Amino acid sequence: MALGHKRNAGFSLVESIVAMAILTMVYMAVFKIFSNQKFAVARVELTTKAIFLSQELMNRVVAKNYDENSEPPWTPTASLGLEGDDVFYDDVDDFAGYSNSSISNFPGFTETARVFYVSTSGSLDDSIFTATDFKKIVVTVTHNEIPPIVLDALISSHY
Ligand SMILES: [Ca+2]
Ligand SMILES: [Ca+2]
Repeated sequence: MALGHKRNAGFSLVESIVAMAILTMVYMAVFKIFSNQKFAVARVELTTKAIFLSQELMNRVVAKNYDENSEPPWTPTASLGLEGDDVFYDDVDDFAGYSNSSISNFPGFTETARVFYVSTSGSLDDSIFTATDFKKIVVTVTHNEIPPIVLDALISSHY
C-alpha cells in the first residue's frame, strides 16, 4: 500500500483568508439573528406592559358610577369630563380626555381615554351628542416602539 504524497499539509494563505471571510459572514449572520431576537423580545415585553396598562386603566374607569348624577338627566355631552368640585374621578366620563404620559414605573408609555354617548339604535362606535343610557369607553396605550393597544367597553346606566 503506497503512502499518499501530501503536497500541502496546512492551509494556504488564500485558503485561510477565504475561511476567515466565511467565518466572518457566519458570525455576522448569527449576530443579526440574535440582535433581531433581542428586539423581538423587547417588543413583546413592551406590548405586554401596554396591554397590562390598558386593562388596568379600563378597570379603573368601569369601576366608577355611570354619571355624576345618580339619575337622569345625565351630564350633557358638552359637559363630559371632571366636574369642577371633583376631588377624585368618581364617574366614568370624568375620564373623557384623560391623558397620562408620566406613569410611574412605565417610562415611555402614554395612556389616554375617550368617553362618549352612543345609541343602541345607531352604531355603537359612533359618538352621539344627545345623552343616552350608554357610554362608550375607549382606552389607548401608546409607546414609540410598538403599535398602539386599544381597548373599548360599553357601559349602561342600568345595572
Ligand atoms: Ca365626576
Ligand atoms: Ca363627569
